Amino acid sequence: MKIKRFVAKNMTQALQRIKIELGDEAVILDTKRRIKKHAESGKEVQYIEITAAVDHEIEKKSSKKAPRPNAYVPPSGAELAHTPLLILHQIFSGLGMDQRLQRALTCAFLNHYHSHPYVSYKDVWDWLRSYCLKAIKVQEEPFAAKNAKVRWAFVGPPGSGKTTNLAKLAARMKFHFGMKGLLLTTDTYRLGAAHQLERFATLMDIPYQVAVDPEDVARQLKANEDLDFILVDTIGRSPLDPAHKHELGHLLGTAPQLDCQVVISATDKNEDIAASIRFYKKFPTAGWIISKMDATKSYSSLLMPILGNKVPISYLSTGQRVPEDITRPSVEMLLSYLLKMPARYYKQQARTKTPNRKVA
Ligand SMILES: Nc1nc2c(ncn2[C@@H]2O[C@H](COP(=O)(O)OP(=O)(O)O)[C@@H](O)[C@H]2O)c(=O)[nH]1
Ligand SMILES: [Mg+2]
Repeated sequence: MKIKRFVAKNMTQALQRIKIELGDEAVILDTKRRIKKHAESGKEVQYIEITAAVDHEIEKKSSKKAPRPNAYVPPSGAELAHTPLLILHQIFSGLGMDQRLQRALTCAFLNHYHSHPYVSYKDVWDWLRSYCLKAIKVQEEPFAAKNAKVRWAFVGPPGSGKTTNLAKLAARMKFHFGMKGLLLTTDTYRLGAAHQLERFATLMDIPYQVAVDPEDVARQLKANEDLDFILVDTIGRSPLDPAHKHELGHLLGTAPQLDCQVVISATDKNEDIAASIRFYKKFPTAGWIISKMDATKSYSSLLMPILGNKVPISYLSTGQRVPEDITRPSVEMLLSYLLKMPARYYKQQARTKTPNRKVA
């Protein structure tokens, strides 16, 4: 055991000196505040006197293998009991998960691992990866099936990308799958919106109609029963708008052939996406399109819908170009978006041999 007395102007300075001279394993035995007279001015000056000690065995071990910056340093003593929760919290918070999802995943992890005596960062990452692979749902495209009839209404908040993605998918069905279809708009509220879809329809040479109300939509669906696809563009409404529930309910009640493709934007805030999910989950859905994947580098707002609510993702929209910028997701692709930042960290952790720790 090596014992040493340190004198410094303040606590911070004293602790820094102790750390440099005795290392991280040092323990403080005694702290005193003292006053002395300045040699020249004769004024009273306060200072700190600390007695610290370090065990030579520990000191030797730690000096042999100084921890690399950023490398995981195993906690000691009382901290040990809390590490699994700490590791989970660090990883989940690092991913940007909200509290609710963190709680759900922590329970799921501890349920799975309760019989394992030890847990490491790598264990948590491995578990999270396999959990995500099971939780992520990708909606199959119905086009491949013979005589598949597609009747979709594009719904979602204003500006989320309904019209643009409707046009991209119409092009995909017509040019890739050779399907015959019709584009309908109910968005007569804004003149520009109707013109936007008409322009796409003209460019792609797909018939286009305006439907003035849900009854008109139902009539058009009935009159065009033989077509492979009918895509209905709707007016953008906030899920928080109470009139929207009635309006959409009326449309889907009058035209029950329709299923919703819900378009949400990856750039929306967590709370806005959560509101959309709460709202649109009540209606029959054919899938969820996530737009503006190209317009952000942070996908934490998608964690709750994809892992928490397990909404089936049908397409990812990756830009403004029609028809190019739309892609079919795979589970692995979504996983890499969700765990993007920590994926590098994950590899780093896998390389760093972390000691096992006991589950609380
Ligand atoms: N960067 C980017 N912009 C998009 C994407 N999808 C749509 N947009 C743009 O978002 C704006 C609103 O799209 P629009 O389809 O009119 O939205 P709507 O109001 O829901 O019909 C337009 O300027 C689109 O070009 C996307 O995936 N990425
Ligand atoms: Mg629109």
